[in-house]
Amino acid sequence: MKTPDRARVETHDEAPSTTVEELAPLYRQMLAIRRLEEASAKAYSQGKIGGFLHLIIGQEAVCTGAIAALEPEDYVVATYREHGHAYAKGVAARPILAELYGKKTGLVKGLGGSMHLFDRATNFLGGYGIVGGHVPIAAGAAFASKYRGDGRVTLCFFGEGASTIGGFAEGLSLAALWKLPVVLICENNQYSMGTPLYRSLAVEDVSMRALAHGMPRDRFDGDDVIKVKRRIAEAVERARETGEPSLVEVITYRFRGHSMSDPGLYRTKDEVEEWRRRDPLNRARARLVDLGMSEEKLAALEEDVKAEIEDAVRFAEESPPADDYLSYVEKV
Ligand SMILES: Cc1ncc(C[n+]2csc(CCOP(=O)(O)OP(=O)(O)O)c2C)c(N)n1
Repeated sequence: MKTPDRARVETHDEAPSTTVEELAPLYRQMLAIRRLEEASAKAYSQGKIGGFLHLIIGQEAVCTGAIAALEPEDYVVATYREHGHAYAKGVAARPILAELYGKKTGLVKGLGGSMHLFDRATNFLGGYGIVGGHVPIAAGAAFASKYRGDGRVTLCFFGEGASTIGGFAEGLSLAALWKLPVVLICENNQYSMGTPLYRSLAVEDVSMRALAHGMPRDRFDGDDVIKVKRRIAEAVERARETGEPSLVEVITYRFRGHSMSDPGLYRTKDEVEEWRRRDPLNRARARLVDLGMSEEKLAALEEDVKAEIEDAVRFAEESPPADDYLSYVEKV
């Protein structure tokens, strides 16, 4: 059987039209994610957060735009770089930060930490540390939706490095074969830890992996939050209407190292600077000004975000430490 290429793939197309009503809440969300990540970085350098800490600074438009295309009951499955995804899914800053601090008031009672956020109330299904290992989990969640006929769609986020992993191939294969309502979103930030993608992928276009499965695919730049929302919405609608999965590659960039212990010396200053000029937050803000949002309104929004994150920091700092794991297990 000939496998058709069902590709959208318009990397540099025009930003779609929008309104202040649509864009302002998304700008607010991206800004809150950035401030939350900055607060986490600060606490980590002060020794208040232990373990690993992977930040999403620079990539905020991807999770914000993609999750904005969902209904509240839909599922999200993500990697260890997932604080922003949890926030965009509706988890408050307080329990996210308290979890990072290892506090009892954390999202998973301080026992999981940065890589293991999980929230049943918002259908945020994790937070996974094994690269690519969560792709079959997302396929499983989508299988459950199909089996129950609940009409939900699952979004699964991963990096381009995960596309070299067995779990990715298995998840993709079953999603295509069983027509599972899942949208597989590759956040291609161009580095797997310190390895640039040209050193780990024979074919740098990750979306082409869809071809082997006759799966619809798309590929585009991820610095415009509205564009991300529109393009992911197409895949979400297809999944909801027909049960068909899609593989969508969003090209993006992390401004900082892989984790807090990585100074990112494998990238040139010029390269980082060039991507910083495409900062999705600046872009959204400038667009809001163009659309007529006043500087006073923008300043009020930014002040509101500042207060929200300062409150979350206070909450995390003042909360009691987590129970140790064994005493927690004894209680349940
Ligand atoms: C199976 C497995 N192998 C190796 C690692 C170590 N590791 C953690 S993150 C990472 C890089 C993954 O890069 P990518 O998938 O592109 O995502 P990004 O971190 O860039 O968001 C590696 C190799 C791991 N956690 N799991």
